Amino acid sequence: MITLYAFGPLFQGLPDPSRFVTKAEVLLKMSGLPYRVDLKGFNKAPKGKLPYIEDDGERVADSTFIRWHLERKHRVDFDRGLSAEQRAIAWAFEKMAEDNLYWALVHSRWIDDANFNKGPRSFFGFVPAPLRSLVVGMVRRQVRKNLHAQGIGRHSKGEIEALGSRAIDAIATYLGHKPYFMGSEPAGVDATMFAFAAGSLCPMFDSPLRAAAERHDNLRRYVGRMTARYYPERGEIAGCRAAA
Ligand SMILES: N[C@@H](CCC(=O)N[C@@H](CS)C(=O)NCC(=O)O)C(=O)O
Repeated sequence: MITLYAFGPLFQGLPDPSRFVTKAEVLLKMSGLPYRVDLKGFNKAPKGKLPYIEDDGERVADSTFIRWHLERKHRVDFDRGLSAEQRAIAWAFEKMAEDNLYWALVHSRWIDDANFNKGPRSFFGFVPAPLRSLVVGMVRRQVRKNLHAQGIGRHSKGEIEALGSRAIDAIATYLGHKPYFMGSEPAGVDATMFAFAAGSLCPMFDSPLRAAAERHDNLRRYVGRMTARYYPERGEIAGCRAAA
């Protein structure tokens, strides 16, 4: 059986605080393969990040490589029925979310004090109290450095929010009135779009990115539809009620 290493549900019922873990879990659900979730793997993560999976002794790190592994080893075709052009569009949207919108969301959760205190601060509950503020400060400084190295951290808050909002608008515009991102049936890209849409709509965080996502009713309905299909037991995710 495949083991998915994850952080676990957090932030007012998100399946996982990490959009990449959520993406990997939705891909596993789409594949129909049996899997279990292990919340204790972060310290052994091959690339220092989650998600990774273990499949028959083989460890695969990174949500995209997990997808390729499922496609190769288990012959899952997440994009059946899509043309080469549609696959290219799906890939471009996925990477816009992962390599651009992601960093704007990291900025809003980790750098904004109010959002940080409501959310990521809870990751540090395991650190002994006398050391906690030191460790929190160190990790936040590292996140700031990562944002700077990536490039987005060199922009003003307003510029970062404008970039993130533009990505959310693009996702909502392309989704349009379709039930799923590429059409009438889910494709691989839906795992990513769902994870990022739900993460952006998470009612725990106040930010222009959430406001941008909330302006698109189709995005909220989409999160509800994906919730109904892949997390029916939850009833709602990110304030979006499971709906057909
Ligand atoms: N490209 C990776 C990104 C994974 C990633 O950034 N994971 C974050 C959580 S969202 C993480 O584990 N960060 C921990 C760290 O950087 O120390 C993927 O697609 O899986």
